Amino acid sequence: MAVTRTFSIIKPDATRRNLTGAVTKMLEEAGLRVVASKRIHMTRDQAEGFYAVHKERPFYNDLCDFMTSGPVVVQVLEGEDAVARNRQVMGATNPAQADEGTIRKTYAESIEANSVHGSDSDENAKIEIDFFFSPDEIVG
Ligand code: IDP
Ligand code: MG
Repeated sequence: MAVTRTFSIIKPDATRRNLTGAVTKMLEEAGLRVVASKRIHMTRDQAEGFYAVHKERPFYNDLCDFMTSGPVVVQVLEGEDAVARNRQVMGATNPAQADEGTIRKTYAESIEANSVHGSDSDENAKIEIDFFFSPDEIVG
């Protein structure tokens, strides 16, 4: 299996509860390495651009409100089959459906405030990494 990269966000519900370290520990224990990380307060433009794929969904506006409601930690994660590995440790979008031991089952508050984002394909991982990081910020 090839070593690849994925993009992660620790969302405002998690930073508000001081869970940055706890979430990162679960990512690391899942075999992912944090090769870039920064704490930012997303602008409305950034949130709308990042989630543009969901523009027609009923939750889009609320989601952009939520993602700009407090600080987030954006990260680049590296590991074997990083996208799938991260999706596995994240758990299902709706924490009520997430498996035991996943980040969302352990920490998420709701289907919206679900503690973490993770890319859903290698192609989107590259787009999302480029959205928030310049190459010199990523140190593998
Ligand atoms: P994912 O984060 O598991 O990939 P997506 O379908 O890509 O899930 O949705 C992006 C984000 O939008 C979710 O993580 C969650 O924060 C929010 N979201 C998704 N579905 C709903 C919903 O039905 N109601 C409210 N928020 C939602
Ligand atoms: Mg998604």
